[in-house]
Amino acid sequence: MSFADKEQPKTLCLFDVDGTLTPARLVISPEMDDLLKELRKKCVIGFVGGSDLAKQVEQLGSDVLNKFDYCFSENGLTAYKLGKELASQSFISWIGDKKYNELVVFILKYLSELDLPVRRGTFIEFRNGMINVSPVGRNASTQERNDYEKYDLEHKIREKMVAALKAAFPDLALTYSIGGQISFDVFPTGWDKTYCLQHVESEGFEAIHFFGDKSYKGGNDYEIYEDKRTIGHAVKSPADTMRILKELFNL
Ligand code: M1P
Repeated sequence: MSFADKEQPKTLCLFDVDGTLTPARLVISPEMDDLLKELRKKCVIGFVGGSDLAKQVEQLGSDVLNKFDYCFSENGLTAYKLGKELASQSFISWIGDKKYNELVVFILKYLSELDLPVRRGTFIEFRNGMINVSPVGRNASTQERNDYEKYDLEHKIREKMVAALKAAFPDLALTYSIGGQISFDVFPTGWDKTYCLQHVESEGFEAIHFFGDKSYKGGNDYEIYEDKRTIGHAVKSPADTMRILKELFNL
């Protein structure tokens, strides 16, 4: 599997998906699709997104595995090079069932003792690369979400729970991320977007450009944008991505 047919085979362009290649949660435009086709003749291209492949197929097209040289779903836990799957990784195989059980028992006990006005269902969502913990439950309606968010802000429910988890499991290299309204994510430290870079290490790229719209501290593009192995481009929108690509690669 080689990239010898490209004009710049030692240059890789990696893209975040939402807000960078597509408007948030929407599909790629024909203009962006065409530009990426042209870019792919010049250099190696890939995307790295936090969602799973099914979501990226919806946004980038059913032929996504053929349109990009590298496809990195869930930050690279699921990875493809030229349409062929590379080694994958999961949260459960990383942590093991013994520790996972301890963690879940602690979480369920802790949640059961919280003083909350409303509880719904799905308090722990088991995902491939992480678990998502929600004191109110992921089945909360939009109104219940908004109410919980306010309650959480006032009572610091999630903040205190994360502190308790850190104290209870100091030996586990886990990152706890309060990103949304009603929950927090728990995943192995380092399983942010930089995770995908290990898949391209042996390729000896001389330049790895990364484009992302959440490159500020706290955003999910921050780590890879700041990483020494990449040349980071903070973009404002897909149109901004296109503008920078045209300038950089004379497209
Ligand atoms: O993208 C931020 C977060 O969005 C959701 O959070 P919540 O349901 O709490 O609003 C979840 O998908 C979460 O995993 C994600 O980090």
